[in-house]
Amino acid sequence: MAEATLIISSKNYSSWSLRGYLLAKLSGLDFEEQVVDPTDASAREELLLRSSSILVPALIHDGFSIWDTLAIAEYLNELKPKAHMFPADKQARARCRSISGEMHSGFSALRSTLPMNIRAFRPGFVIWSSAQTDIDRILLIWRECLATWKGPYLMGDRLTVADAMYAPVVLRFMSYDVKLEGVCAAYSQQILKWPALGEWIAAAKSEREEVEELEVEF
Ligand SMILES: N[C@@H](CCC(=O)N[C@@H](CS)C(=O)NCC(=O)O)C(=O)O
Repeated sequence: MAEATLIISSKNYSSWSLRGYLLAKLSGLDFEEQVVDPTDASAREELLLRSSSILVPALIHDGFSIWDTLAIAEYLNELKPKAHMFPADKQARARCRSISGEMHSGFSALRSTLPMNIRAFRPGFVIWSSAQTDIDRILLIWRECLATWKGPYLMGDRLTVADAMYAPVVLRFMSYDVKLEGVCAAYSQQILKWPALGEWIAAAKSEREEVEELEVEF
């Protein structure tokens, strides 16, 4: 039996589930996945028993529930300190928390108009100005981090919580044909080489469920 259970939903659509999964992989924790469908009433009831926010991801460890992605990241970091999920340097660690927090609480236009849909590809997708503002801000964060900590990851030469937080954005940029250049293009390519992300993408492509609203071409 695995050491922990990670409750997630659709691999194709749920960006927060993906973040939780990447964080759990980054920590090296031995975990099993439990996939729930939050739109299914009985699944929601069961989810409520394990994650009182009724949101995924949720981590169950030692019979104890931890929900909300940043709380899961902090818990995993305490549980597995040798995984160095946050940078060792104080300033880098603070910046990692700042940009992870910014992703956690912001970018609502990007989230609503470019929802994660790994199977989709929308060439020439028209980006609304509010979403473009979010994209510009994200690219500025990436450029500043890559210049300061010299890449190839946001906080330097190791994957950290920040990369897990921004990985779904890399996938959104691919799906919605957001053109990237220079260091941002190189960073995206680097993130796509992350084996855990590759496994997730393969699983998302083989999922059958479709959310009709998110499959509309517009
Ligand atoms: N702030 C939460 C956000 C989690 C979240 O919004 N999860 C979505 C899936 S991507 C969810 O569970 N939705 C279920 C529902 O809306 O019923 C976190 O950081 O974990």
